[in-house]
Amino acid sequence: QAFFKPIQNTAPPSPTKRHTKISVIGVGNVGMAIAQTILTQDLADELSLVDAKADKLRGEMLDLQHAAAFLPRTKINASVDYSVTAGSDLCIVTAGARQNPGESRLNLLRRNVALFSSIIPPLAKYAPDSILLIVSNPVDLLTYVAWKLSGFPSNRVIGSGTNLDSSRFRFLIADHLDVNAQDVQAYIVGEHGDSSVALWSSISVGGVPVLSFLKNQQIAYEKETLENIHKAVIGSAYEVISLKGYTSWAIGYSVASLARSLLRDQRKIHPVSVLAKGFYGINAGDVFLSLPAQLGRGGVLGVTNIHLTDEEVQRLRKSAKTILEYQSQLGL
Ligand code: 6V0
Repeated sequence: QAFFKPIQNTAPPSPTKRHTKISVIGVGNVGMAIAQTILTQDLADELSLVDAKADKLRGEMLDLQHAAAFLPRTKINASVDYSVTAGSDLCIVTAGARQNPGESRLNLLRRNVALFSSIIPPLAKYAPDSILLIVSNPVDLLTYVAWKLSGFPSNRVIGSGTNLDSSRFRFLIADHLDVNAQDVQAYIVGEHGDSSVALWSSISVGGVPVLSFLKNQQIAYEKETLENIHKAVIGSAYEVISLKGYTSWAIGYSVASLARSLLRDQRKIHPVSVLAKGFYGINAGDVFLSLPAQLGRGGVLGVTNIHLTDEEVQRLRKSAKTILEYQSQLGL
């Protein structure tokens, strides 16, 4: 017995209304922050969660479902079986092994590659038309691994990359200049990590190019201050992890902003990890690293042609080299 008596002869649902489904793989601190931001921002009709730990997974699913009275309606389900991801539009991968004390970065990477070989092929099978958005670290290398294992075209395999680093950068610049971070256009590109590249030459606030403004006002070029801001960005994750054990809220908002741009076809520009071969003179190999990319329903629509100084180009190529050195040891 249905609760509502159905109305007879109503028109069928409009074929243009799409059902949007997002899957989140890994329900740790990061996966759950992403899931809850997706729910509060009403980005999906259906949210599927997958994790290897069945009890934790069911607990997290129930906890989110119990918020239904306060949230836009979203069907939430969870399973250790990847069939729950069937037909997803977007699969966000946050599952990852944690670094053991004294473990090398390469060893951690090898363990995560093994983990990805049990995650990516089932996603590619059940959600063959989805966009893969990789968050697990080292994100640039694992995005490459996901691209290889999925067989997807590169426009549908994206790493969250320096989207978060760039928002930390914008926050620190905004704080320094006492303006709103949303008015600060500033990008960090390259590796999500120690070799990331701050694009100082293209920073603008409210349309005013910052470096030439400082020069015109004959304000001493604050190179040291600027470099300290970039250093603070690089140190941000380490600092938060040393204080609270993990990072979650900012990566949650950062990934939700990517989900919105992709699924709502916003065509916004985000610095994210994309197949960089052929851009800015990066020709050495198939390397994923962050460049300012335009995102829409088709995934990566293009890469913005920002003017980089020679020094910025050199740093970007060095960042590509660093990633490729690790990649060459994976044998993929
Ligand atoms: P966490 O809290 O340990 O969560 C990891 C989750 O993955 C756990 O729930 C595990 O059970 C699950 N998991 C492990 N193996 C599998 C598997 N084979 N299949 C399914 N699930 C599995 O880690 P946390 O959530 O804090 O971080 C997750 C990842 O995100 C790590 O690799 C971080 O380094 C990375 N981050 C990436 C950022 C970025 O900007 N790209 C930012 C923050 C964290």
